Amino acid sequence: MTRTIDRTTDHTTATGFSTRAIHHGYNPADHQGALVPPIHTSATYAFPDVAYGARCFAGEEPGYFYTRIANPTLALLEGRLAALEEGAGAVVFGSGMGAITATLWSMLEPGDEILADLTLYGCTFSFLHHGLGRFGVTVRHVDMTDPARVAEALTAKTRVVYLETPANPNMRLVDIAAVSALAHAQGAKVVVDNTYCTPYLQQPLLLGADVSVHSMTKYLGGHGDLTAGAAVFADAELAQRVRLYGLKDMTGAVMSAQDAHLVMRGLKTLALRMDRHCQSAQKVAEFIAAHPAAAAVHYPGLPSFAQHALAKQQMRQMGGMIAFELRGGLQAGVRFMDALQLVTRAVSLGDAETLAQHPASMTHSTYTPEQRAAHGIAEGLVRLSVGLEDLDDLLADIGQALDLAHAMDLGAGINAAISSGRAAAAEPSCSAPA
Ligand code: 3LM
Repeated sequence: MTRTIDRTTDHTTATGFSTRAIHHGYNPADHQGALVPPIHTSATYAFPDVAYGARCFAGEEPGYFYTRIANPTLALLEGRLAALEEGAGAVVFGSGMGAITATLWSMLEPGDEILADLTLYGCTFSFLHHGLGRFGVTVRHVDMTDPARVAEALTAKTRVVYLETPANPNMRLVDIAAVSALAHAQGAKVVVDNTYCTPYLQQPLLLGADVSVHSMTKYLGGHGDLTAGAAVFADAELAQRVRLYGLKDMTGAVMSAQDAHLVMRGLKTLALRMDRHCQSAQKVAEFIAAHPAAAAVHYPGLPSFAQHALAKQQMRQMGGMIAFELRGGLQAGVRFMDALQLVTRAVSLGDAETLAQHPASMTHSTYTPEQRAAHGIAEGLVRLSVGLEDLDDLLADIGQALDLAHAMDLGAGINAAISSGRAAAAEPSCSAPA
């Protein structure tokens, strides 16, 4: 298809994903021809007179006046993110948790109820219970893999429905369109954490959600060298409320302009990187699933994945994240992780480096063991964020670590057989001579 590119403007009419990610909102002609947008480091802005400053504070003047509220470099990134997810507006933050807390603090008040999926990133779960819950918001969880349960759980007090899909760490999916329709019928708004997918793989607002939140620390930044977050809104009025209250007054979780520059650099290669993350993750998932040490591999691209059809329906590709359990349980998982030589043992995700972490003792240690059991997070689960290294090198490292974990399993099996054999030998057998 031929597309018309308007070179006289800042490309706000571009429709291709990468074209938007690279050009949206910026025209070099407006900046002495500079190809790369300038980084505005100024914290404050000069007022030509008092009346102008007063109009800025009253919201009657669109100019910049203090970076915690708005900044030209942050605004460029916000415009790009809104364009990538087809939102009416976006607000960026100093971390993903900044985005999540500022958004939810702005949407809820005491007496309201938030209905959250069963499985959430550990710090989000902690915020719901130790943050919102302590300030008069009722927090309820329901298994959203089945929309019928959401329909049953919604009440007149439900103001927000909150979910991740795929969920961190167990990869369960939620049907965004179905849940959004149910929530809207009850007057509730839907917030989707789209960190695992990025706007390239999934566009929650187009599926009916009201807000899409991101940890940009992950794929959007893409290089493990910054912390940042974003919220993209279907409704510009809500975006403004989150900026003026959630960001400015409640959290102050402002993003630095230098980090916004790095995220915009990351966005330029997002589609390319995600294609590679997805291709490699598919191969790694298939490889682990075929290994005798594996008990269960949770990856949306595997035909054995319970929600494979839903994944194909709402995701462009199957993502770079894998969770799996080994036959030898927690011990085998630890053995596997400790044996890795190329894959790095670290939390976070979406980096060029492949990362392995153990949710129960790391990202999801904010849950009690009982809560993990109730919320579908197995103690032996291992999480991989498949990076951009050469696939053969990754498979070699993961293969040798799986072999070691499996050898331990076999060793344990032989030991068990020997001790049960000893036990059997010690017992009088009916065929033994009297
Ligand atoms: C992690 N996750 O390793 P920041 N939403 C999702 C996330 O995965 C995260 C956030 C929000 C991890 C971080 S654990 C101490 C390291 C789905 C972060 C929060 O505030 O930018 O870290 O994003 O799973």
